[in-house]
Amino acid sequence: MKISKGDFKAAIIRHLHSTLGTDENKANNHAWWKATCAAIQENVLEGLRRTQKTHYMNDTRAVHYFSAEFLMGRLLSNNMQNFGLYDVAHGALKELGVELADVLEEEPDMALGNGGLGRLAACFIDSLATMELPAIGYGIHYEHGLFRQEIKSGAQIERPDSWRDYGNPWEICRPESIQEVSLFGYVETKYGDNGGIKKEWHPGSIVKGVPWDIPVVGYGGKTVNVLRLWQSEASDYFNWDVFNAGGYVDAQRENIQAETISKVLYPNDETEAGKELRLIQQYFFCSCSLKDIIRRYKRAHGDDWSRFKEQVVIQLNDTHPAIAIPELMRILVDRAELDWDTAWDISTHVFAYTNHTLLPEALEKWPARMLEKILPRHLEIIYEINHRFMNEVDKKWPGDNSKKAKLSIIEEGPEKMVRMGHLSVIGSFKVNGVAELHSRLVKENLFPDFDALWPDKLTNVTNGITPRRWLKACNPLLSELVDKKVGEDWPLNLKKLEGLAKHATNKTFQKSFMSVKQKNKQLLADEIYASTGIQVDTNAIFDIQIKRLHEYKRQHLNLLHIMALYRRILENPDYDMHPRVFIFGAKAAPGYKLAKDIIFAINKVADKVNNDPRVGNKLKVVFLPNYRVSLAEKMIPACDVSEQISTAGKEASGTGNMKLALNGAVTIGTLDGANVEIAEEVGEDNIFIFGMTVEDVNALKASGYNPKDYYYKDAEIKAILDWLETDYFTPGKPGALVSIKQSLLDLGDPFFVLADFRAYSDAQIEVDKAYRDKARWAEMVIINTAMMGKFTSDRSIQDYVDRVWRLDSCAVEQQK
Ligand code: 26Y
Repeated sequence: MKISKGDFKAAIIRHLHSTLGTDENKANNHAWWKATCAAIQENVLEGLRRTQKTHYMNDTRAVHYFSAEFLMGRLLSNNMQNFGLYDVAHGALKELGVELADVLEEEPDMALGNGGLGRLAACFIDSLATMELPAIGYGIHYEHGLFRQEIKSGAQIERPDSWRDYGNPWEICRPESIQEVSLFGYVETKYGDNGGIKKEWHPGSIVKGVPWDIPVVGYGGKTVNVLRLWQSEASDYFNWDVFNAGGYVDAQRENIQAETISKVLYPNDETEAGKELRLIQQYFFCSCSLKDIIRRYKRAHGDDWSRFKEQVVIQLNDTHPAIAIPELMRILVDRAELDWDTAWDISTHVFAYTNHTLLPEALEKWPARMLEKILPRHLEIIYEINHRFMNEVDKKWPGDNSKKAKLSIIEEGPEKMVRMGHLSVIGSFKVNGVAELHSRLVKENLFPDFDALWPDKLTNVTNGITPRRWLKACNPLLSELVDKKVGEDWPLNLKKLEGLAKHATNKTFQKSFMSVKQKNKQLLADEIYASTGIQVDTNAIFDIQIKRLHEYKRQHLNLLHIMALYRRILENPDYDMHPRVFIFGAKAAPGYKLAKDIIFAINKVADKVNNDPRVGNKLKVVFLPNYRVSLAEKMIPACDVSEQISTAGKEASGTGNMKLALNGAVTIGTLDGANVEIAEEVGEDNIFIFGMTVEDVNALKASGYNPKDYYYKDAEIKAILDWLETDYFTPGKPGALVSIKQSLLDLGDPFFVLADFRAYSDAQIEVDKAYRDKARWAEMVIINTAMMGKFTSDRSIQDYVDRVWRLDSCAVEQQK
């Protein structure tokens, strides 16, 4: 289905007139954006209709991706690319006197996620649609996505995100598929005539789940799947008695409570807060989604449950949707009246679970008391699952109570806790980690006894990223160059990039490649100037660290090294280094004090360094506010050096590492997460690996790590940490940056920043040397792009299909 520029132009004008009620003369960029979206949406909806019809007619097995987060970013550019309409739209708007680039900037990011886990979900649904796999994403229609970050006097301020304030042109409300969700109340035990017992949950409150569908267009525009997001509303079980008795205000209050459920995305990642509303959010979307799946199944199979596990597979994106396991059991046992064993057999063939973290503070646990109050029947079911599982453990390790305590879903203690990770492993047929190293550590350290019990359950699927967004769309200059060298089908077959490798030492190709990089650096320099007023030299090395702010990701290691360079320059004005611009993007969880302190410190050091005439152009530090998907798309193509410096064993995978390398950045990194596999692909000559390995970290911990040893033995480390205590960076406010020093010296440096500092600094000297050899650097850059084929999310999805989902693709019939 090809659309001409003329037809597209007519469609835009038609929507300006009849959808938006304006015209070509009055329209501002926002109106042009909406009209362009509406014109594209015509194609999207046609594709959606065909896809749904095809899947229905073929009664396909489908994967249901349950995730509390989908970090989609902007959709217009992506949807145009995927329909092959980008150039058509560009030309049509041009003839209307409108710049497509300006129109694209009108779109607010759809930021319904925190970071890696949410963006992974977005890349995965892109690949699923591209690979023509029957799939549906299920999540929450948050009214407010991740907060907008402002920087005031160096400190992070959070402002509400309002992505749908002026209407979202992509989403479609489906009132015909509204679901109702029960909460609170009590469980009644009923004794039947035949001696059997039946449980009946009498909920204390009911809320409505309203589905909003976001179409997900595959590359090539053949399959259009959906992301179905649930919005909470007061149910029609409105308390009319109270209302009629004159309690209008009280009745309204019920309304507001129901709507609170999908109001806002929790901004913490990797720190479990144990908040009641969060549990309600999780149950809310799982319950709606399961009912939706079952409604669809029953339409084809009636009350015959025997084929359910053949038709349905549900992937749990971390434990956030783990409550779906007892919910499905409740539906099967209490509602469908299947016996427990039949229900459990279905359930454990339907769920699979992905683990994204080993950090103890990120592992979800809910107080049993909280579950009892909100979901009393689910707690009973969890106890029953656990009881039966404990019997299984006893068969494997007879009489071993310590094994039972270790494996139990219930953690005993002053407050009984429900371990959602254990529930997920027990209730799933497959469990995967997200990179080779991480999956090994899941087996060896997190779930070793589960691995002994079920040797085939734990597996690996290394993460990936969609090359459509993360190269083709975000880096048009490089894409064009790549097209010419290896052909145009690399977005569907990323291994094709390997064809670049043979040109890595070719002078002409090096020149073209590096001139693209230079142009992308200029674009980012303009962006930096516009948003911070800082002028940067594009001949400098662009050194970028972009990710959520976390101690384990060690932005403060980067900062200490920047301070070391600054100090070296002050001590020796001839200090020999190639000019470098250190660029950061990071949001801190609002309640994470030290993370916010690190952002503040980066900004304060930046102020000083950038305005010190003794430094000149050698060193610049930039903190770009409000890091998000659309900003990442501007930063990544311009990067020379990619900072991936987490403490070994802590970063499950990382995916920014893949995006940066794909766009021709060279990594400086630890042997952590997917860095290990990136190093395997590019070879050790084309990456700067430094610092302790997982084994080194464990050994140092075992021998008793004392960060003060490094402080007293390394004069530079001492000088930098002491510097933080003065008012040098915060004039008139000595001690404003002291919390960082304290965490490193007095609180034991839990992420081994000081232990790795010297190795990091040495590796940075190697980076500097390598960059100065222009030909050598260009070769490294090209090899990095060439060898990223493994990290397409299409490969990840194929691994899931082969190792977990057993799913067939389904060609959608196209318009003639
Ligand atoms: C429990 C709750 C507070 C919570 C909320 C969000 C816990 C964790 C998260 C998010 C975790 C996350 O984003 N993990 C990242 O997943 C990526 C995709 O697999 C990995 O690449 C990355 O290493 C990992 O930190």
